[in-house]
Amino acid sequence: MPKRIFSGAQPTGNLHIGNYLGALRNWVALQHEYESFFCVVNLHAITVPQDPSALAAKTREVARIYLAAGIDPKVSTVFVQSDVSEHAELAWILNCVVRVSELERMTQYKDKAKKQRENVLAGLLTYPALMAADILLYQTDLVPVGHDQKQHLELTRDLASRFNRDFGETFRMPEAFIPKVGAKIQALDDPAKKMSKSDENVHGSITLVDDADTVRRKVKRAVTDSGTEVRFDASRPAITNLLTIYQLLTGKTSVEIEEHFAGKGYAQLKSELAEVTVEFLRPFQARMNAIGDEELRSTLAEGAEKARSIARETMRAVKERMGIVGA
Ligand code: AQP
Repeated sequence: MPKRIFSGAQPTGNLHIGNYLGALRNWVALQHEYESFFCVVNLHAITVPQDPSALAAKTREVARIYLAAGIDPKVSTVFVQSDVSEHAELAWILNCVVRVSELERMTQYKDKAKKQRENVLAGLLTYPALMAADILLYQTDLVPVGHDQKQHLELTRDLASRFNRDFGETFRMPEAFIPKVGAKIQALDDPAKKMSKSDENVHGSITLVDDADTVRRKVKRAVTDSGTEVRFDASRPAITNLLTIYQLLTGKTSVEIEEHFAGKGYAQLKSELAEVTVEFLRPFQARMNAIGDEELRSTLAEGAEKARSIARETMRAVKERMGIVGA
């Protein structure tokens, strides 16, 4: 069997530069080495309340973003999670393999549950079983994700090996691919927290649909550290975060960047970072806008068809091993 990749992003808001640098750019780079499946995970999105028409629009927008980022539908399978019902079916089965204590330990659950207070949905708790289903359905070898998904990936591996042990060898063991640089882009307004789509403060993230003026304004407002020198330094997380974004967008080394900014202050870094980001987003957004509705619809329909054929095979094996049979 060919080596496979699976990954996805939730249509929970505007995708940001952290989603791109931590995940999407690696999908693009890896798609020619692996048989690749990239999914818009809309069933994950509803683990917190969503406005239905906004969710539908964001689902299509995220698919456009995948294509604009450079995912080539001729070599990769691009689809929407809800179009392949096997995701929900396998998630239910894995809900009967995972323990509540394992789910309750997940830091993403704890963080998001705190924000929802007493109205936490059961789906938020069982989210990792759906994510495990996404990955295991395609007999995935590699899952390129940002650092925040590491714990979910470890649970996916535990569930795969528990299932294989109890019911017989069924799932391939997936590995996480977490980039050395960019796996955790921090919020511009607070370098102690990660850049996040669902953050209430819109100034914390640069989204992939921000216009040039918005980008310039957000970068200008970004918090900085004490001191004046522009260099990578763990004790100055705000400047290091801005430099990391700059590094990934320019492709320069940290040495080249520190030399370039020697003797220049934070204002110069911000002004250059804003321009580099604007120049990255301009063609990106032009590519997004050039994708016609019909082209998008047919790409997603073809992707779902291909994904379904593989997902069905896995489900057949899973049900047979578990003794789930009908008439
Ligand atoms: N700040 C980040 N830095 C680097 N990578 C990140 N990712 C998310 N935030 C960062 C990676 O982007 C991919 C898609 O993310 P997701 O849609 O699954 O949602 P998430 O991980 O929960 O991230 P968000 O943006 O904070 O969304 P919300 O606010 O909806 O929870 C994943 O590979 C993720 O690791």
